[in-house]
Amino acid sequence: MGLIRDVFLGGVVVVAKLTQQKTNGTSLLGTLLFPLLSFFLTNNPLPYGFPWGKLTDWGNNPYTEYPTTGVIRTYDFTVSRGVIAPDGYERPVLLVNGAFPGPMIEANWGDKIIVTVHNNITGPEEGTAIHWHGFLQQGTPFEDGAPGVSQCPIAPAKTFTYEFIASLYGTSWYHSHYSAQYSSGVLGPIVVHGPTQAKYDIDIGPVMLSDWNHEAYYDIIEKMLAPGGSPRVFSDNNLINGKMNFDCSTVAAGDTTPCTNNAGISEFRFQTGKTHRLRLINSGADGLQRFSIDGHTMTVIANDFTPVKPYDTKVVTLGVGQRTDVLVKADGGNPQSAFWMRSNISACSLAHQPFAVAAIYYDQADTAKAPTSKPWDVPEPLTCSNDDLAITEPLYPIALRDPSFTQTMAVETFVNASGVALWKFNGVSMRADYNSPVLVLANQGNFSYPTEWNVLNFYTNSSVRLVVNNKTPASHPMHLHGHNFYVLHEGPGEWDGTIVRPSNPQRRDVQQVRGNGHLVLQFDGGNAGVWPFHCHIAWHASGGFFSSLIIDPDRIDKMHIPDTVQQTCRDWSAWTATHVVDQIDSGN
Ligand SMILES: *[C@@H]1O[C@H](CO)[C@@H](O)[C@H](O)[C@H]1NC(C)=O
Ligand SMILES: *[C@@H]1O[C@H](CO)[C@@H](O)[C@H](O)[C@H]1NC(C)=O
Ligand SMILES: *[C@@H]1O[C@H](CO)[C@@H](O)[C@H](O)[C@H]1NC(C)=O
Ligand SMILES: *[C@@H]1O[C@H](CO)[C@@H](O)[C@H](O)[C@H]1NC(C)=O
Ligand SMILES: *[C@@H]1O[C@H](CO)[C@@H](O)[C@H](O)[C@H]1NC(C)=O
Ligand SMILES: [Cu+2]
Repeated sequence: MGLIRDVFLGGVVVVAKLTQQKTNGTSLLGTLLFPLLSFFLTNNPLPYGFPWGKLTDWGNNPYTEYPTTGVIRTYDFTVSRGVIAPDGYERPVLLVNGAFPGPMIEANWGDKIIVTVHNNITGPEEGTAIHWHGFLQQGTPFEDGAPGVSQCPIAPAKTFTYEFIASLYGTSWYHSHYSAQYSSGVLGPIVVHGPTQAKYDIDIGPVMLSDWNHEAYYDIIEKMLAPGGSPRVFSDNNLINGKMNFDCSTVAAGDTTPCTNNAGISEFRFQTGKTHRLRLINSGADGLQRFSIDGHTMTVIANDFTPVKPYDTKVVTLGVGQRTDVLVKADGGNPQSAFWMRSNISACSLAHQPFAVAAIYYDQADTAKAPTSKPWDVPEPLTCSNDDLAITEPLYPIALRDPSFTQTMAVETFVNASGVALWKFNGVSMRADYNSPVLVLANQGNFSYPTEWNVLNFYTNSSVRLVVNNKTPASHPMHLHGHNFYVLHEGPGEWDGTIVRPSNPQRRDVQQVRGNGHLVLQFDGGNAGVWPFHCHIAWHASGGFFSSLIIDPDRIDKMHIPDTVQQTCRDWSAWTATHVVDQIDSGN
């Protein structure tokens, strides 16, 4: 593909030895062939020059006002097994349309996204279900993609079509929510174009940061949840847009898996003097990422789906599931310059090889030469938290209201009677029943469930405060589906009642809680559905760190759920009648 070139790493000259097909299948992400994004997709009507008309990111409340463009973006996804070597170490994976990362979904604010997902997983077969991270799914909680919560898994050889409105805009991703399947490759970026007061020239598109394991997810969880097993899972490498090199000499003796040094890293092109938008996404299984670009500061303009007042930083910290949009001006040198992009897995996470790099070439740089730039020296604070809440202020202000209810939820670990190390969230280690999704039962008027489903019903509360007390030394990226929560406070030990900027707290859909610390969140009621609230570390969710929150049960009961949802349950029920489902974990 003409992408073979010398790369210096750790002082050693290495040659990119694998083709893009071998490392990433049909994906072009991470290569100079990946196209720049437009500011918006143009096959929309353009009232006042934009698909979203006069709505702005600073003057309009996106939760109450969003455009209805009437435009539909359709995608056809097939999930299949495959074998690739993203970092040179060959392994079996699960891919969307043969690509790692999977195809990018792109829409304008207010468009409808329709994705038909075919389950083509064979040898062996298994279920799947895809979650559209960060989307509010107002009126469509059955499209949220959490198996055992909002739907039954899509049975092998079956198809399910997801339909939802892009009612928020910015950067996100989709991923399988079936067990820890996404960590084996079932994920991809989503870009929803919307208004932005921040000015930039070039949209580079997604920059996916993900830790990477050489073992398949099933094998990792099988060991982790074996009697006497350890809940501590180390990743083997760290990738930028699905690519990185690996030192094959570190492979365990006796491991005969094909392994190639210098598989090749991701490459980006910058225009000298221009401002570039990078859409950072932590799509990993576990690792907290610290992202930087040698010789450049970054301006943060959005955290998750929330545009924020711009602030400058040398390092952006992203927990699993989080996104940060940054602007970077190519003013670090002359047109022949090249720089390293870096993503380091934090010392808060467990990683054998935490350092990912990619190359940024200015317009006239020789892409046959590796950058020689020096890293910023920014010592890690080791709090395992996100950027200071005092500086992450939403562009559109919303004042915190008084909560109508406060729920305290402890995070704990324990060893069960079989000697298996598990997580408890609010006193329960969650285990889903794939055959009986909570939402479908609620729609039938059944609101009493087994304790191990860990369902909390908040009825018609107007605003619910969640106080998460982390009694474990590990940090956790806490994610709530269907909402942007307000982040009131985060810190060590117990909460002292302080709220950071109650006039306009940070809003987002994932927030880190530090080890032995607290996190205080609040969300407004009104979005009827059953919404998972869980740790986004794949291994922790698998080990039971998962809950589901019911909002507005009466409206769920009256909701019309499309027959495709019932059909998916009938298909799953038929398949499980003749196949034993080896549900090794919580199910999510
Ligand atoms: C389905 O999976 C098989 C086996 O992994 C693969 O050969 C085939 O190309 C896949 N079909 C589609 C449509 O992706
Ligand atoms: C990332 O890791 C490199 C070592 O590979 C180090 O030199 C650099 O300072 C680190 N960057 C940050 C922001 O921590
Ligand atoms: C302990 O947890 C494992 C994994 O979830 C489960 O298979 C096993 O049945 C549990 N043991 C008991 C006694 O509950
Ligand atoms: C509600 O669903 C649960 C789980 O399937 C079941 O155990 C219970 O019997 C059901 N309750 C009613 C009233 O149908
Ligand atoms: C708020 O949620 C709590 C906890 O489930 C419940 O007891 C209370 O009745 C709810 N309040 C309203 C107004 O729905
Ligand atoms: Cu966790």
